[in-house]
Amino acid sequence: MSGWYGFIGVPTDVGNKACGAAEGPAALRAIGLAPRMGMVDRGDVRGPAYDGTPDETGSRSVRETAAWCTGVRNAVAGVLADGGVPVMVGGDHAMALGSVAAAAEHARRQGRNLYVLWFDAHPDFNTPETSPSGNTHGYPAALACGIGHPCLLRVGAFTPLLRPDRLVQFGIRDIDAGERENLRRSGIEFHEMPAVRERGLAALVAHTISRIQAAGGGHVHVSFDIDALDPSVAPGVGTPVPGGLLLDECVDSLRLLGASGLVQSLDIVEYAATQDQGNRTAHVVEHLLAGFMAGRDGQTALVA
Ligand code: HAR
Ligand code: MN
Ligand code: MN
Ligand code: MN
Repeated sequence: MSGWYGFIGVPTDVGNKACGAAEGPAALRAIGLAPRMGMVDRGDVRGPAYDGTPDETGSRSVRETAAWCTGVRNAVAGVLADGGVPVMVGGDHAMALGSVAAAAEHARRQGRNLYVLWFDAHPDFNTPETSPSGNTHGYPAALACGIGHPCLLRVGAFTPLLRPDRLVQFGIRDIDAGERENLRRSGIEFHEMPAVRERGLAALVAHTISRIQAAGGGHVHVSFDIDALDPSVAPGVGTPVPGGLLLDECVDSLRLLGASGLVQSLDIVEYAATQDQGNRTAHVVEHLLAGFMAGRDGQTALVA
């Protein structure tokens, strides 16, 4: 498949200071990720520092999160407009609001439906009312579907950016009580780990791809939170949850997604370099990307 990949670094922990994701992009540049994988390095998005003071809704760093997401939105829109596949490397998951905004606007201009496939231990479907922490990295999937903090809903050109029945989540195993109610009310399809173990991740993903194709295709945005993987595979994350996905099933799934030709934008987020054991998690990121690219380019993933 033709095209090129634009690497966009998003070195921020604005969604949760403690998650340590701000150093992720630099650590991936240090192993030469973008050139080694033939990606065009579009540089880093920049933005303000985390501010832990809660606002009147209990949310932290709302203005700062909006600023980062606006920067991400512009960078992603630039790569899409230039005909590339933007690969956003975080940075914490709050940034995904910017990615989804750009993907939604691009899809709309092209007359396509937007779908988002979300790999994560967490649904990130909190609103200020349900969040136990006020951390904005728990908000982005809900914001994409049009619910949450009004200042953040204004990041995109319109809201909702995404129809709730076009969001599918995989690998979920840590849901807050109010968040579960939000998911239920919005009718989100989310596959928790027991279901993933029973049916197989790649089979679930293949089923989702078929469903999208049967509905006429569209723009698929993949938002991959590294903490979807089991901490024994990917220790370099800020909020590890045991009982997660294995590397092979994730690489297989990303290969299928690449081969589908539907995926036009990709986040790989929450890589906390400071928590990593050596470069283990950095290499996990490389394997995930290699799987996606191999599928898209019609080759077999081969990474040393
Ligand atoms: N659900 C918790 C909260 O909202 C923790 C969210 C953690 N999110 C991430 N990204 N690490 O998935 O505070
Ligand atoms: Mn985080
Ligand atoms: Mn997440
Ligand atoms: Mn997560």
